[in-house]
Amino acid sequence: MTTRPTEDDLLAVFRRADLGGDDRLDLMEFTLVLESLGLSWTRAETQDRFEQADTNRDGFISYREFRAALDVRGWASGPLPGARS
Ligand SMILES: [Ca+2]
Repeated sequence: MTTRPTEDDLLAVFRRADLGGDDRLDLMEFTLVLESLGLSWTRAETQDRFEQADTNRDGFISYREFRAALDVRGWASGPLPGARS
């Protein structure tokens, strides 16, 4: 994915990575999302981001947390819909 992801893209990426089909991502699934978005972070960085994104600290990333993290932290390569660049 080289252009900025759309909302639909992000949802598709999220659902594709959600191997358990429970609408939340564990650390391994979160890693798959990052790869899908073309983000290459080290394991430690990924773990750190995961913990930052998991705002309710239940050990999983919901789509809401995922979107919030992308918006607030600007992880994606370009500006997201509705996000500050
Ligand atoms: Ca969570």
